[in-house]
Amino acid sequence: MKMTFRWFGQKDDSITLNQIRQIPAVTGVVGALYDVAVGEVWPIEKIYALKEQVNKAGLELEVIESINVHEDIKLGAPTRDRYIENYIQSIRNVAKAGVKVVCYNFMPVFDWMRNDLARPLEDGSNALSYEHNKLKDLDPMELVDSMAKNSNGFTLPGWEPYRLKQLKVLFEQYKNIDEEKLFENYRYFLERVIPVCEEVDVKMAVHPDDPPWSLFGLPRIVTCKSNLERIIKMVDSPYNGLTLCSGALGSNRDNNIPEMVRYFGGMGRIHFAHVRNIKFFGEKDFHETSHLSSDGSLDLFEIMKAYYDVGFDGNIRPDHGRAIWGEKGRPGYGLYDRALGIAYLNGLWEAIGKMDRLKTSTDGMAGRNLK
Ligand SMILES: [Mn+2]
Repeated sequence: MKMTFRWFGQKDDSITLNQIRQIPAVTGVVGALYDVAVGEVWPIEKIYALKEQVNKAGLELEVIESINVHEDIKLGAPTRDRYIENYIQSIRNVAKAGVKVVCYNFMPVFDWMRNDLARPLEDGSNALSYEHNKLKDLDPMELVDSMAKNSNGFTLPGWEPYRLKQLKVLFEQYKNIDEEKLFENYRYFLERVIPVCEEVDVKMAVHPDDPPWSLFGLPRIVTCKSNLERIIKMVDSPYNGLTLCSGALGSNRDNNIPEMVRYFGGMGRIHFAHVRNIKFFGEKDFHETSHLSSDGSLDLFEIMKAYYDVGFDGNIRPDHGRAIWGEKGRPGYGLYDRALGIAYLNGLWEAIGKMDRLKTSTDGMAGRNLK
């Protein structure tokens, strides 16, 4: 596996590339252009400039997270073809800079959703948290305001003000879009984009909806094993794959993450792994935690073992961390807890690999003794 770390660029991240370079095993940065409006073409010069900056720090830029999909594509609006053409051009441009994987999502209107960006935890740290009953009755505009107020001055990915300006109009437009219609519009997008990905060798990796259920009456479809399977089969190409995010999918108790890793990883359809933990405190309520298995509700050993067993050699990154040691970073994306998460994932990976080789060699010895 190739260990990576998400970085929001010199202007909009509290963390430097040199700091990232010093986290053990990290060889790459997961980056994006944050100053290009959704739906517009990513200019090749800007991509090259980002790549050069990252490479100069001794790191690779193989994964983009995200090239956002314009709402008109998800809505199936008459203008979608123009935005799909632009999307295709962006893919061609990132391919020229050596990018291999594009992570994206297909969530209507909102990206990931939490109602508390700094829930205090027992150890004095804080983390992002989601309480279903508090959120479901909220006016979506209130949520947008509270996200902006509590983000330590950072623009949160997926919550960029320009995307949310037209919230009321968007809600109106989505009134006629149910899950089936959204699947149809998704297929239309993939049928046009995937052939180009095959041509330029860039793998598409859809990130699951977070949380993986419908909210505010908006449809959500990237949610569970059967829907993920339907999505990758809609255009059945190795270039149509997944970002398997343990935290996003894991917030639905019915999703068995190690089993999903084995299933989709075994098919070679996991192109990017997000690994993190969450802790349930209600049926649909959870807060984020350190990556450690015993701190949360997911078994990170079982998840990493599943990746090992399917021979995963793709890009992986820790996901959201807590705010610890007084760090005032972007919520979920501070340096310290994500770096600790990486150290832990490295430890699991080394132990799983060495135990496996030890087992293979003792099995071999036993076999020889029998002769
Ligand atoms: Mn994720």
